[in-house]
Amino acid sequence: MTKEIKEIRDIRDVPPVGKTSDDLVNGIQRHYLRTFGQHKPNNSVDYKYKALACTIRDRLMECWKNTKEAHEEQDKKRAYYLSLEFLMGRALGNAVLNLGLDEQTEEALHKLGLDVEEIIDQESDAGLGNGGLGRLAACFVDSCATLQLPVVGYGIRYEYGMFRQQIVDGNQVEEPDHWLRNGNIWELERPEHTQCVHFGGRSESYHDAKGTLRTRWVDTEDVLAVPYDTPIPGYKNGTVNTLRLWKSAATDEFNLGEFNAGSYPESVASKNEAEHISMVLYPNDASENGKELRLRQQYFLASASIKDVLRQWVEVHGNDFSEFAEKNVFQLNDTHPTVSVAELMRILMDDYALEWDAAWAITSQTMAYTNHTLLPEALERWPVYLFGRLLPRLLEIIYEINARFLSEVANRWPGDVERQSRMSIIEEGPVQQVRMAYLALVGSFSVNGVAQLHSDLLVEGLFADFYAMWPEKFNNKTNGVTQRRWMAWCNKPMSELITDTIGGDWVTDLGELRKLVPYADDAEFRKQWAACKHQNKERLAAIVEAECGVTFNPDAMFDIQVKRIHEYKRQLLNVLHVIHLYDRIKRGDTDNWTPRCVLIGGKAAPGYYIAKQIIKLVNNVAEVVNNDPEVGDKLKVVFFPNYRVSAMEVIAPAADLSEQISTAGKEASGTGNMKFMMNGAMTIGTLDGANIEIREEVGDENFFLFGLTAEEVEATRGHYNPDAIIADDADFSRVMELLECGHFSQFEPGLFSAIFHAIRSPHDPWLVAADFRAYVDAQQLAAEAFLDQNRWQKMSVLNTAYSGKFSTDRTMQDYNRDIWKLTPIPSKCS
Ligand code: B1N
Repeated sequence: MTKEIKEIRDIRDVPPVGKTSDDLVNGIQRHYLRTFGQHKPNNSVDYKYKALACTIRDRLMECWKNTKEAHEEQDKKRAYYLSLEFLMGRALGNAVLNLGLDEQTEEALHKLGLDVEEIIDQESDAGLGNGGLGRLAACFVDSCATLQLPVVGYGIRYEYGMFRQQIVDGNQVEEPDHWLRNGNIWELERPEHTQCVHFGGRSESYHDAKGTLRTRWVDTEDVLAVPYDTPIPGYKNGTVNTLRLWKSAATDEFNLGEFNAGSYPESVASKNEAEHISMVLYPNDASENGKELRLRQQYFLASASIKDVLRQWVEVHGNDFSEFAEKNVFQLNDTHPTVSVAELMRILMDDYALEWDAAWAITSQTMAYTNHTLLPEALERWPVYLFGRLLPRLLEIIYEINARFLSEVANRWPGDVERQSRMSIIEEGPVQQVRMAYLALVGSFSVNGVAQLHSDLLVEGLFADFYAMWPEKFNNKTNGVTQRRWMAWCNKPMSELITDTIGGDWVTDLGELRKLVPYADDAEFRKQWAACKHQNKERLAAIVEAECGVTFNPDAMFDIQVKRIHEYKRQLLNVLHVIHLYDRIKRGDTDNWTPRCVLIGGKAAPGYYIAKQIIKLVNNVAEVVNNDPEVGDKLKVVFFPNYRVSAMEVIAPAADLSEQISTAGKEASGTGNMKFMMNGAMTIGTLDGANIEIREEVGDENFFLFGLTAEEVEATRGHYNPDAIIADDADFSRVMELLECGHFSQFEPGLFSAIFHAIRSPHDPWLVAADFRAYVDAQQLAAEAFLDQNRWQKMSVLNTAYSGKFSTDRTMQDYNRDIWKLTPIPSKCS
């Protein structure tokens, strides 16, 4: 290659992209014509969105490259966030905000006569997650980029994300979410970093060149992992981190047998099996399903990601791993990627010839595990026979880890065989199982829960034996959300008011919001605050009207519960309260009434029967309530279809009352609770998960608390008599009567029998009836508070003002201080 050509390729020769609105106009026009071959101005919105997205992406590229180079050059410690889910939502608005281009972009679109909202709405959500756990991963990578921490997110590039939820006759109907159909501007394929992942085969011993006896995994079926990178821009700081998602692809050798037998089309068709791995996200939130494909997905992510990290290590350090643990840390997002523990052992021993002890020292100093749930049905266990068939070499390593671990237990508690069998990674029984949480506990130097109560309950209960052995491993890291997306981007009216009042530092330092406290007593400020909320409520009302055909009056109280549908989250309790309000209206008990608009939204796992029944019940109650002329504007109810990240961006800013009503001890943290608080909603909630910390921050007088404590919940088991509770409470009795007489299922008697039987069961684990009275009373206090708008707006301001703790910037600083110990890497890019 001649010198001239080399210099042409030097990026210094490429003219920089400008950041004025005219630069953006040029960019949009150029991409519209040259990238997408469009010229007619009235062509589809999609190309307009794409032209803008490419224009914004151009402004990320150099900083992205610079960030990667800075990470490589500095050879500082890096963290890898391994997660089966990244619920990113839309990228465009976030990139515009973080690049500081919001005004210019609006101006540019205005100059081109384009509608901002329409273009924003064109982007499909990257729905590669179920709920809180996946969204948390997305908030984490945002905060890491803003804090300039060298963190790479590793996940799977599912072809189909979380299903789209349609409501047909009040029932949930799932539709495939082919989110990539119109292309994805934000990803770059990096085929040069493709990895090969093994499955099946068998493990064999052999003597290496030096005559040492070693093990290798042979006769495997291989699958390629092709990385797709997405840029993660920090907030106005020149840092652009990377989210690397793996897509599965068949190797060329795939089904060589058939190929050689002359059936070329058949052999190409059978590439399917490999390509299925990254085809679809499992839509289960907090319950395992034990499907082989899911284990394949887990190992696929673990193996590809670890190989990718080791490739980069070996490029710089050769086969010297002595400093590997000082320079690398893997954070395991729940047990889903936990097979990583065994995979890192395997590669270090089988591919790089390390001895067991050396490999174990590295592995157990490199892995850190976050637990997200105490629900027993969510604890992952894999049948040993399945594990052994799919990953024989890994099972062998897990057995060895377990044997060495159990001998440690035996040394520490001689003769306590009971304890050994309790703590064994392999669960005995008719079908032997691998307990993934125990593998994570044994293989990690750090184990954390996601809110203080949750972390306390972990060490007192589920992980008590392990806590007795290694108390120093356990710590709490209370969750958060990113205020860039969940305030600055989604709530423009309030953000502007806040910035005008206390300055803009809160966008990167949420504790600054405390400066709003004195303004809670300022009548003029409260008026402006209320006006912002009103504007947000109008925006949501318009969507509710369009999607549900129900009119929400923005002056009414917006009472909202959005989250996955699960019995422990107790959407049922919410519905019982709605029925109670309806009953009061019908009886004329409406003095000093607070008009309410109740919105419930969320997806049910497709196989979760009761959860789907709850959706149907909400819809049937809504149908009756909304069409009863006696009810009128006093009460409106909707089930909001297809709840997702981009819907929450409209819902959270419009909420007055945030429903966080899980059975105490069951919701590990919750993060929707934080988004609502930040946007000035009051919480009605139990002492569960992060609710406890929210109440601590905002003060008892600004939180509607009700219900049993986690301890009381446990104490109630075995002494629970819902029939008696219902009979003793006239309001509750009437509510149950309306439910049971078929008032909400006129044409299908008995439709909801599973639901009312669950409520009346002395074995109801979620204790719906136990908390009914306390909940209704707390709701009454909330309704009264709302009537006094001065008081309500004050409480609303204080909720925002005291939400500073719940930024993922704080969460990430905590992880970094206690677990990762990374040095921020400043950017050379502006
Ligand atoms: O993780 C969130 C918490 O805020 C929520 O309280 C918690 O319920 C949620 C298996 C899960 N826990 N477990 C899951 C998701 C998918 C899956 O296949 C379990 N999600 C949570 C963030 O910490």
